[in-house]
Amino acid sequence: MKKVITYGTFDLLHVGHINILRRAKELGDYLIVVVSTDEFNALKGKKAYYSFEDRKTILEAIKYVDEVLPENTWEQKIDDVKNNDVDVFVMGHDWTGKFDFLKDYCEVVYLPRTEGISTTKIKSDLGVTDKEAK
Ligand code: C2G
Repeated sequence: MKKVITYGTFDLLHVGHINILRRAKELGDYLIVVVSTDEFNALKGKKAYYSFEDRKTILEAIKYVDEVLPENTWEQKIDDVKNNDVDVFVMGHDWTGKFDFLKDYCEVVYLPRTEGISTTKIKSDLGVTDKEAK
């Protein structure tokens, strides 16, 4: 069984997220999504609208997703790849090169992002600032 892994916040789920999840799944038979906890998002300087639990529940409902794990640190990727027998690591090309150290453990694939959509764009189009999005 060819196992694929990808990471992200996946807040305010949109078609850009769905596209990368579908394409990641197409690279193997089993897709693990490692979703950022609220605490890790704070480290990324991000504040998700949906809680970790809600983002996890939403991801688990997607047909391309087989398993959802928590992302707590930047440093957990090598252990995640080894402990889950992962064959392919996938991220959007905004991360190109940033995770090449994983090439010692698995295939590393950067996929083109979906243009014109992002969680940040959704919030700004709605005229919502972070303090309002409580
Ligand atoms: N993405 C995409 N197209 C978009 C928006 C996002 O392909 N229009 C991809 C991103 O490239 C990423 C995934 O969807 O691979 C999740 O995006 P985010 O939730 O913004 O995740 P990010 O903040 O990039 O967190 O350790 C890695 C980090 O957790 C990645």
